[in-house]
Amino acid sequence: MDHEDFDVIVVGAGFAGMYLLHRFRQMGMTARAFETGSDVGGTWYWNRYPGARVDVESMQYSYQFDEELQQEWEWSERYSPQPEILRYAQHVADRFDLRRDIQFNTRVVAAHFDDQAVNWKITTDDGKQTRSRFFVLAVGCLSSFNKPDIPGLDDFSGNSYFTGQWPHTPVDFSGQNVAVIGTGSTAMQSSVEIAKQAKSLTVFQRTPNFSIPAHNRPQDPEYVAYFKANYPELRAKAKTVYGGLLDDFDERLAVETPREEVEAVLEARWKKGGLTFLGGFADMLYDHRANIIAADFVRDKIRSIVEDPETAELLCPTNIIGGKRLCVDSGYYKMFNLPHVQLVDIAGTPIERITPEGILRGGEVLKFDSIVYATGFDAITGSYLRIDIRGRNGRALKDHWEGGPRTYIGMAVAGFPNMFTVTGPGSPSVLTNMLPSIEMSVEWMTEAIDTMRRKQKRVIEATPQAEADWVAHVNDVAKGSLRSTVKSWYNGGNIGDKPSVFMPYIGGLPAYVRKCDEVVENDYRGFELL
Ligand code: NA7
Repeated sequence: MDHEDFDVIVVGAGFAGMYLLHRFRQMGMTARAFETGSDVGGTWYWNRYPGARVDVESMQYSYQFDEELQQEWEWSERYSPQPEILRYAQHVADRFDLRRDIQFNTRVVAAHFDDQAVNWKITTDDGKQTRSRFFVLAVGCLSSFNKPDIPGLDDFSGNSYFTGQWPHTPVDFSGQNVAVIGTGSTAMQSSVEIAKQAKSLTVFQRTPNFSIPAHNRPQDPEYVAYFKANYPELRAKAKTVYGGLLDDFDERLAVETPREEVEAVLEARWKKGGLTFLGGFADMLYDHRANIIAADFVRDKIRSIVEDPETAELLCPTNIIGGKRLCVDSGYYKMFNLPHVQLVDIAGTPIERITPEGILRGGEVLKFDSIVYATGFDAITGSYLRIDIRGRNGRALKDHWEGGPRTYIGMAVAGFPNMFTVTGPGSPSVLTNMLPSIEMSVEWMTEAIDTMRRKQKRVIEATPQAEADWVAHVNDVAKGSLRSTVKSWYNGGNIGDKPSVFMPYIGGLPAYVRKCDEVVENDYRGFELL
C-alpha cells in the first residue's frame, strides 16, 4: 500500500506542531499530528513541576501570527507560570479547532522514507502505519528527559519524581524530607517551591550554576496596554535583535569601558533581572576578561545573599558565566538561609547509589521521603533520535548524525527528502525566544512546500554539499564564543556518550533569517526540487 493518508504527518503538538497544523489547514493540505501527551502544550504539558515558569517575558513569549489572538490573551505575570502557558496552548487549540487533527496518546516510533512510493511511512506505538508526502518533526528542543544513570534508582522505597515527567495530580511535600538532585534551571525553580512545604530540603549539587533574579511580578496593566498597542513595531524590532528578544543590547565592549561603569551596568541589569543580564556589553561571551567581570559580580551577589560563608562559596560557580544557559530564579540563593534547607556538594564525593531509604554518599545514607531528579534533558537531538528515522536507501538518521547533528539551515537533512525539522539543530532555537523562532521556522518550511506545489514538484531535498557547508558554518561561528568552551546541554556535554558539537546556531536570529531568505531568493539554493 503506497497511497498517502495525509499530505503531512507532524510529530508533536507543542507550539510548533500546533502552528504547523494551522498553516497546513490554511494551505488546504491535510495534516495529522501524533502527540505522546494527552493534550497540546509539548514542553509545557510535561514540565509541571512546582515553580515551572518561562524565562522570557510573557508579553514576548507568545504567538504573533494572529492579531486577535495576541490582543485577546492576558498574561497575569511578567514570567508566566507553567499552568498559564498550558492554558494558553489549550486556548489556541480551541480557538483554531486544532485537536481534530491531532491523535493524542500516540508516540511515533519509526518514520521510513519509501524510495519507490516517494512518501513517508510512519509507524506509531499503537502498531498502525500512516503514509504522507511530507514529514515534519516538531519535537521540541528540551523534551527528552534525562533519567540519570545513578545506580539503584529504582530501589528507592519513597517517592521519586522527575521534573520533566511530573505527575498530573498535585504533589504535597508537607512534612517530608525531600532531596533535589541537580542545580540547573529546573532544580532552582522547583526547590524554592518545595522548600515552602517540606520539613527539610537537601539540594545535591554537582556543578554550581549562575542565576539572575527574575523579579517576577504581576503584569503592569500600563505595560500590557503599551505592548498591545504597539505589537507590530515591537515584534518587528525584536526580530532585529540577536535573540529575537526585545531588550536593550549594547554594542560597547566591557574591556574598553571603565570598570565602575561596567559594574553600574551590571547592577542595573541585576535589578532589572532576567536572561538578558549579559546584554549590556557585546564581549561578555567572547572575551574572558569581560566574562570574569560579570562572573565576579554575580559571585559577590551570591556571597552577599547567602549568610553561611561555606555554603555561599559552594554556590559560587567557577566556570564561564553564560556558558551553560543562565538560570533565572525567584529566591534560589536566599533559600539557603532557611534553617531546614541544606546544600550537599557532590562534586568531590559523588552519589554512590540510591538505596531503599535514601541517597548513599561518602559511606553514609541520607534518608528521604521523596527524591526529585532535576537532571535535565537529552537536548536538541534526543527527541529525534528516539524515533527510528530512515531516509533514502534506508539510511538511519542516527548514523547520519553519528558525529553530531547535520542539517541544512536547521530545517532539512540531506538524504531525508520532504522531511523538515522545526527549530532543529543548526538553527538558533534555544539561544532565542522560542515562539518567534518557531513561527519563523514554520513559515519558512510551509512556504517552501507551497512553492513546490506551485511548481508541481514532488520532492524537496537538501544537497549533501549545502548541508556540509552549513555544518561547517555553524561550527565556525560557535568557535568564537566562550559558550563552546563549557560542557553543557548546548553541546551534548551533559549526556555521557553524546558527540561534542555545539548544536544551536550561535550567529543570532537576524543573521539566520537573512541566510534563510537568501536560500529562497536564490531559487532554493542548496535544495533540489524534483
Ligand atoms: P540542566 O540545566 O541540564 O541541569 C541538570 C542538572 O542536573 C545539572 O545541575 C547537572 O549537573 C545535574 N545532574 C545531571 N545528572 C546528574 C547526576 N547523575 N548526578 C548528579 N547531578 C546530575 O537541566 P534543567 O532541566 O535544569 O534545565 C534545562 C533547561 O530547561 C534550562 O536551561 C532552561 O532553558 C529550561 P552538572 O551540571 O551536569 O554537573
